[in-house]
Amino acid sequence: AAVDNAPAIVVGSGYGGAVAALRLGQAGVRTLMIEMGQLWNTAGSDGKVFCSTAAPDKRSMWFKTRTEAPLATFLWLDVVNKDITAYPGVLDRVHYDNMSVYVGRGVGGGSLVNGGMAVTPLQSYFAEQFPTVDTSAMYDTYYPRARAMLGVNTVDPTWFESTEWYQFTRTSRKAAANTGLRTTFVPNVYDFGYMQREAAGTATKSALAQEVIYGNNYGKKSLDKTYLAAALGTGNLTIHTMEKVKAITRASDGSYVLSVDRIDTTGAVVESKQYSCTSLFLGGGSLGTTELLVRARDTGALPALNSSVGAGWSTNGNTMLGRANHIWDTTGANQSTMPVMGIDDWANTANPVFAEIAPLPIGFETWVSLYLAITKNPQRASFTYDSASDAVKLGWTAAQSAVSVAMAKKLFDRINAANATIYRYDLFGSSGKVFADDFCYHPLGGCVLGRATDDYGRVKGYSKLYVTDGSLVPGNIGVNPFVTITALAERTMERVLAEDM
Ligand code: FAE
Repeated sequence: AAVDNAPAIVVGSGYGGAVAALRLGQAGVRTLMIEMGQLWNTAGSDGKVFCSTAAPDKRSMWFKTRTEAPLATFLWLDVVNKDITAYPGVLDRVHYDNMSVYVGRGVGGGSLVNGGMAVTPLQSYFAEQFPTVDTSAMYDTYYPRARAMLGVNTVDPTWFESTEWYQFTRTSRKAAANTGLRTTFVPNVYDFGYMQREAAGTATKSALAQEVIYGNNYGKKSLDKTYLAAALGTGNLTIHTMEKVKAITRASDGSYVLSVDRIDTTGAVVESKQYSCTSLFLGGGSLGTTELLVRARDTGALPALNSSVGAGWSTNGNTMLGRANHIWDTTGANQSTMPVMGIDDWANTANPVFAEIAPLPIGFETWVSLYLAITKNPQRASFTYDSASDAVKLGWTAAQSAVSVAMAKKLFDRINAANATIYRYDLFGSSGKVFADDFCYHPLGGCVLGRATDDYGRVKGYSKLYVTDGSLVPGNIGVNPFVTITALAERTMERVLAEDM
């Protein structure tokens, strides 16, 4: 097959990939980006690009025949999930033993499906997790740069206090206050000015129309509207979609050779091709990048990759749960899909937890307070290559999830005791499960900064090979991760462009 050459290739179009593409393009480097998902810019027969969580169709999920929403049931009924046609939809749920991981698929990666919460971690915790990184440079330069480019903004507190759309948040805040717990507003990349116009009836509803995990048609500043639009504007970036990188090798002249399958909307491989490049930037996310490098090392394609490749992975301590409120503590039939507040008990060194107050936007009163808890779970797992099945496996155990659950339970037992409330037993399957311990939204690690790579994401053992995504973060960052991933990528690209290109 013919080999296409590019000075630089970026694999994946999420946060790490998008930052790399913009900064390469601005430096005048002709760059090819390879993304396995679709470019989400074409409306379907309903006039919308994305479907809502209320009426999922084939656009919702990546080659599934039934949706796999995080809430499996409501009142124990399987009313949440729907049969769909297999199609390259925008949200994937990747199943490993004991853990499944939600990821975005498409130009923009996770930014297309996430809750938009744009949180900067405590500087002291960042320093704990990244002991070799100059924290003042991160907090003075790279975090502000990332937030500005991502379009981070905050909800107007006056509107927040009065709108029906955040009644669910105020009810959860009251329960936290009754427990003596601190709550804090969290910034977001959803345009709150747009959201207020939605509420006023002067703009088409998106966050206020149950759109989030299967994409937002309006209002959200996903990467295709920020970093990637700017990157395309340099004139130096080409994006190939529906192309999946299968394997990476190195030619004798030091260039990298990528084997790529192009698929159609049925998933059939319509072309297998090779690309070569001088500099290779991996932005496939914690799963995508780590799988590529573990496979490359263990099949002998890139044998000098070290033993830290594949290691240091965790879920950011994610645990989801629901509480049942008293009948007088309503959460509202109308709920915005964009969370704006968290319960911050991270300073409690005996049991650090940061819990997002999550919406349950299903259009009727449920009395449910839903949370995504981020716990300081110290457990880590590794990816390994299984030659028999030619698959990369994750060694996460149920006991490791139980550590996150125990931490979340400690906090929410306090909240229930202080409010005389109980958990909801009907949300995560027929078995009456209270804590969702088998999925996560925040996969982190696998190619940890300073271990699998140097302190700037340069992969150890090879030159001109870089990691720019969430696989650099050592399993936990204490808050929602994309601002940190973006800021680290900004730091890497500044250094690499100054020294290596
Ligand atoms: P990511 O955004 O996953 O991008 C990787 C891209 O590479 C994807 O587009 C893949 O399709 C593509 N790719 C992977 N492998 C290949 C391959 N072999 N060939 C070609 N393409 C490939 O990576 N984080 C927050 O900070 N705040 C939130 O509110 C939040 N909510 C979330 C809600 C949901 C439902 C989910 C799923 C995640 C959420 N996250 C949130 C997590 C956040 O989206 C995630 O940390 C980042 O997207 C990770 O960025 P990366 O650049 O590492």
